[in-house]
Amino acid sequence: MALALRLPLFIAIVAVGTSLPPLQPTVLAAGLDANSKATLKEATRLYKQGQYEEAAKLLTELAVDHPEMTNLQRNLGACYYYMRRPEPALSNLRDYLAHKKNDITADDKQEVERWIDEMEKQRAQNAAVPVAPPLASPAAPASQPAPARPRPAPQPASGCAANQVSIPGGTFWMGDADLDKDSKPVHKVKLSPYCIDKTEVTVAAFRTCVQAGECAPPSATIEWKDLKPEDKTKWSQFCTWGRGGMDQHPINCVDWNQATAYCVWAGGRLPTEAEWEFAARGRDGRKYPWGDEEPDATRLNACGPECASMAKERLALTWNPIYPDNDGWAATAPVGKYPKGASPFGVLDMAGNVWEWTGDEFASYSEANDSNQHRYGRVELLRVDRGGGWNGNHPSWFRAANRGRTVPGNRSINLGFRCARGAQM
Ligand SMILES: [Ca+2]
Repeated sequence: MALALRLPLFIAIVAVGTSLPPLQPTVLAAGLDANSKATLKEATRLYKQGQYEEAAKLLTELAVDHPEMTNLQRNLGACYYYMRRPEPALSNLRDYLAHKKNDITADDKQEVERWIDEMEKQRAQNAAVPVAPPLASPAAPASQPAPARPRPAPQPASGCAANQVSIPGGTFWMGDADLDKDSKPVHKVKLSPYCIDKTEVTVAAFRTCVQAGECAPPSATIEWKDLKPEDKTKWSQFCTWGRGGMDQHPINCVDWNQATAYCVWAGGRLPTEAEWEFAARGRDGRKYPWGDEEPDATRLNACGPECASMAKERLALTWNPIYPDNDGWAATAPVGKYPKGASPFGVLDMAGNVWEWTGDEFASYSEANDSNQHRYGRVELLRVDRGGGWNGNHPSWFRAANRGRTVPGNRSINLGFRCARGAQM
């Protein structure tokens, strides 16, 4: 009865031209197309029923299509908060606060900050990284007993998906004293067992997610800050989506949110940076997945002479090849083509082909607990990417400990991803 009385009164106020109510999510939703409105409604329903994972999938789709709706980041952050998943909760909630700046109520700000606090604590517990010990040489023995076999064989039966490799838990030395300051100091990290995709996610695999209605179709164009239209056209020819014969090539030109959405759909998440590095080099501190030998055309897809001639012909650019032999692929290669480049665990393409998004925000290793120090560019927090790409010609980019950093909204011709998940032991 009270509602019935109030509603006409509200309409009457608007009708006589009094000031409009403040902008609310529902008002923003009024500008959406019918499909997006239906998606938002369904996401809200799922959220209210406590089906956070399903709600997050829908909200991620919406967020990809509607970056202007910053409230979606809050709602996504809330879903991940209730799912107790610190990485995506923190990135969404922090982005939300960064975008909102002062355009936020004190109550809302307080609540979001409380969630961030809790998620930071949970992340610290999950990571189980020992408090930075005095730095020791990477050659020093790890605190755990050495495994019976020096190179643990993959154990695909232990709860990992068929396309994944099982990585045992344990301690390893992360970072590399030979590389630039981002990769230092070398520090000890302890990991729980996990599963990681044996190869980069392919165009065909990504299409399955699109067909299931869980991933938005990629635009097959590049994107980054201040990109000129002519450059967008020039470089987007190297995007793998929507071109014939590319099914087994890695999906590229996808941003961090698209990569995250795919991995959630596939029952996992992006690997943490530490998981990625351990899967790439194991425990012995090697430089590359295959060992310490410098890159050659049999071990990875980087920019060999085939790529340099292509760049000359199609782009009128001079790129110096990284090695003298033709590696077979001028741009991206089908995944899994370089078994000689396998990591100690048998994970493929960890060097070359495409860089890979990880789930982690970039922080220097020595300041990793102070996330406020790592804001960049506009307001977005950088995400770490790893492994080097097909157009690279600096050997250090392919080192297993080398760290890239990219704005999460960027889409690049040499950046894809693979997924991971905790192992069910
Ligand atoms: Ca190549």
